[in-house]
Amino acid sequence: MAEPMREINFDGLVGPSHNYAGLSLGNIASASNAGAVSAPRMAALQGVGKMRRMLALGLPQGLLLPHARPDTAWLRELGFAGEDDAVLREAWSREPALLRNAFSASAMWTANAATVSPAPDTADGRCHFSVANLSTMLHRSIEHAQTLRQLRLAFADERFFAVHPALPAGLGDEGAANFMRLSTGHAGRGLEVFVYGERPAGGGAAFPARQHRAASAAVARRHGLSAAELVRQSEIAIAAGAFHNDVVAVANENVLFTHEQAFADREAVYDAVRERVPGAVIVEAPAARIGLDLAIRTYLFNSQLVTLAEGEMALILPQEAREAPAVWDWLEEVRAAEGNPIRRLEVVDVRESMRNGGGPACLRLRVAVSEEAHAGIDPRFLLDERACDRIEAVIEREWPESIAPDDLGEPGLWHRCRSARAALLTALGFAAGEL
Ligand code: SUG
Repeated sequence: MAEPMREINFDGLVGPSHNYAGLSLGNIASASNAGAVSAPRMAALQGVGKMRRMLALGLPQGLLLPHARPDTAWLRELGFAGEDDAVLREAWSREPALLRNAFSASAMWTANAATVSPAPDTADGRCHFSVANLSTMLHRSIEHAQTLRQLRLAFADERFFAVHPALPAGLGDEGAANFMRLSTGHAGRGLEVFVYGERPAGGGAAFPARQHRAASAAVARRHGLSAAELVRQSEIAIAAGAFHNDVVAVANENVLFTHEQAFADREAVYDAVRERVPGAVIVEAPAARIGLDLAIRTYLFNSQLVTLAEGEMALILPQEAREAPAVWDWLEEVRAAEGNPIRRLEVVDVRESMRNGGGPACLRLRVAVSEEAHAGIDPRFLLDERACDRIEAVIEREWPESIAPDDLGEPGLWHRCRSARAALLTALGFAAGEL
């Protein structure tokens, strides 16, 4: 009998520097909200609200921390020198675009932090992480060093975990956002599906394909996977704004919940899943019913598909999906249909993150573990209601209420972002310099 396993979602807490700088080419929400005024405090409270909802559903919940922003260490690598304020002042006056990159709170989208292969799938029986290099987008390429530090701290117990650093930047890797695991249960050996993008033959793509095939293959090799499938994302999905596959498909245990146009060769993907995952259920949204544009606007597929204690599944959907009648009607049909375990639709408000292209599923990294491995995780990264109370109190006190584009040049905001993060780390029991 395989050991029972539970999936823990590690949500990225929205950092105090959350703003709308329009940094992600191919991410339509980010581009269309460029220049808007953000609400970091509300954004972070929305995120904690989602974490609380997961706890209320009886699911274990983890947390990853905001990175240090604005990232003066990175700006120093780019030749700015002196005290922190001098570095930031110079960057703002000479290269404001670089300062905007150094300011991004994009580490909140932890689905992009790493690819995670749970123990039953790997050759050495440990849970393997590969930190994503996120090298296609400048602002995200800054994240991997801090992500590695956090994951090595949270999952330091080498009896259960192996944390690999990012791949070389030439191989674009976007982590678990381009990855799905299908299995007959979390404890069974999974089929790990890696979804890569490719430039269309003849070129001419408006948007980059951020996940490279060779990166996916390298991660599968490193993790020692016995069952991996590399599949190509459809060009039309990327062109419509699905910059990550998790914007058009999500899997949980034996269920694949997907848009009809998510994959380049949909039949081949479905055949592989049916062949290799006994009892697989594929729930597909027909394009005639839900167009790609609507799916991407509402982030219907960027929901979290989770298994509840009684074995039924719930979709944790963004408010935007609830507000589109065509989407909601179809979801009600899915819920009522025979033969699939999706029985609950839970709606969460993560609007501030959504406006930068990050839905409920972008905000979390899934880690399936045995009870023993669960006990091996640094408890400061695991949440209960009391920890949520503490975090909320810090957010209320320390997070800026709003950030307008020109605020990025204000020393007051630089100091505030730094002290807010420091207050959070202290409240959670991290020593200065530990992260
Ligand atoms: O990488 N947005 C993120 C959203 C990531 C969503 N993640 C998943 N689909 N898993 C991105 O495009 C916007 C930042 C800005 O424009 O300031 C941004 O980085």
